[in-house]
Amino acid sequence: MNVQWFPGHMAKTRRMMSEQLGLIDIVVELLDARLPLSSQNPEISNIIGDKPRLIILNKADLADDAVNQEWVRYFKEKGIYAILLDSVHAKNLNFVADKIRLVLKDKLEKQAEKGMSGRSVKVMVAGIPNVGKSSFINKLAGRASAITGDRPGVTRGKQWIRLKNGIELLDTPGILWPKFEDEETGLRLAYVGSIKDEIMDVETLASKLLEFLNSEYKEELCARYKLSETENLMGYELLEMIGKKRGFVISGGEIDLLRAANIVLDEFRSSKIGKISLERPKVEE
Ligand SMILES: Nc1nc2c(ncn2[C@@H]2O[C@H](COP(=O)(O)OP(=O)(O)OP(=O)(O)O)[C@@H](O)[C@H]2O)c(=O)[nH]1
Ligand SMILES: [Mg+2]
Repeated sequence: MNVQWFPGHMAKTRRMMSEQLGLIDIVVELLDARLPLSSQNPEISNIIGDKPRLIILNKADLADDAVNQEWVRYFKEKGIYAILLDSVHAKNLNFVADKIRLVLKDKLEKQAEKGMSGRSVKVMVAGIPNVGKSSFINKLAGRASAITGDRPGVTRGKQWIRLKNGIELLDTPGILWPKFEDEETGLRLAYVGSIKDEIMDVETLASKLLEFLNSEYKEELCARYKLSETENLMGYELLEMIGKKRGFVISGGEIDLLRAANIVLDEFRSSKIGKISLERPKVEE
């Protein structure tokens, strides 16, 4: 299954981001903590060049806690400071503003020397669709300024949001890139809902996800759907078993696989199956 999603509004956003860059002091790049590599859009690095950057591993509450720590270590070893975050339930995000000012310390000090300390810090918030950019901005602002939604492609234009502490945030529409490196990248992005379900065969998608879960998170999968003896089962077989368990039957006694697929994706995305990470840092040999 080869997934691709690069509609016109993403190409347009790419241009908008380049145009705005001159105004920007720092880029906050949101990655999905469940798939930090696959959710890092290689084009965002190209667009922002050598602008200072802060990485947020968002939706950390949905990911495997132990793997979250491995990712923080992974980025640290590369000299990159990455923050684990839950943008929906976090109580206090003041430390993010502090970190932004710390990264920009030299620049801000130079501005102060020139008597320009009143100037606001301008932050571009960037990332793939549905990663939580608008939620993150609302949490920082302490109010619902940006529209959010549990599907990709909610934010459609640029929007500046001014905070009380002298920071201005630019919300941007989520963007993907025209060609994913491999099939796995597209699948992982689709599992977490960063690619529109409408363009995909959700039964195949859910089956692939079930194969992954059966191999890496078997206990959680079996507990959620009361399954046993799942060793070596194909994704479609797992999907059918789940449909049967849930009583999703259509006329003629057939299992409603589409309904089962939508339930599996839904329950995975809302962490009802468990806190699950789709990627771990590769161990360097
Ligand atoms: N559990 C959890 N859910 C989150 C988190 N951040 C955002 N969400 C949810 O993820 C969904 C997408 O959030 P948005 O803020 O609209 O995402 P976005 O990146 O602005 O998406 P686009 O505008 O489509 O690019 C919403 O249902 C949010 O409630 C988080 O840290 N943890
Ligand atoms: Mg948004």
